[in-house]
Amino acid sequence: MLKIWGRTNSINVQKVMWCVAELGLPHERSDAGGAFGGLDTPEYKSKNPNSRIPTIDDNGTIVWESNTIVRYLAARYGAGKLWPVDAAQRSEADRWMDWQQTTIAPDMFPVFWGLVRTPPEKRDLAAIKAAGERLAASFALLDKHLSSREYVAGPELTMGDIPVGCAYWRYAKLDVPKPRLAACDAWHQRLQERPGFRQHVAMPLS
Ligand SMILES: N[C@@H](CCC(=O)N[C@@H](CS)C(=O)NCC(=O)O)C(=O)O
Repeated sequence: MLKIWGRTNSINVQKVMWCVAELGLPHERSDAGGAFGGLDTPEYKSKNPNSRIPTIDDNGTIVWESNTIVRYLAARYGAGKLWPVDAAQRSEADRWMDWQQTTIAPDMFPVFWGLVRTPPEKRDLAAIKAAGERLAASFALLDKHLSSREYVAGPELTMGDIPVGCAYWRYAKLDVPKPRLAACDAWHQRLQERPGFRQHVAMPLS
């Protein structure tokens, strides 16, 4: 049985849970991280030496790093569906996954933590504004890409939609100035029709 460690309000856990739902995999999830703690125990560190969530154990195959977990599950259980078999199409899914980690996540961090997990009197408004402006410019690039396709790697949902889809849910809910992102919003509506997205991603920010 696939085991997953991580609390449900972590974006990185949400990616994995949505992926698992898309693939219809039987699994057990254990709360870990945040108020649940448990990441510094020798037992958890033996699985994930970074003391971070998510981590999975798939019948003895232990994987950490959320996007790597999504790639692993998609390749193992969703080849030809979530995991494009064609290398060129797969590179398109891969690049938007890497883009979420390297371009979006560093700017999402100050905005999300600043507005959702920091009391108003302690917020660094200048840092939130600067990161918000960079996010607007970045998501405009995704909007241009999505203006000519239904999903990030073509006409069907792939693993490439999962990290950016989770990030866009948060971005859409954050109170920062945004450009008009009609293609992103239409894509996001399509994602919200998926039961796995609704169950694991579409929740209030906390
Ligand atoms: N790059 C890692 C980041 C993992 C990470 O930083 N996870 C956060 C939650 S989103 C964490 O473990 N925080 C400590 C905690 O929840 O106690 C990944 O994508 O899996």
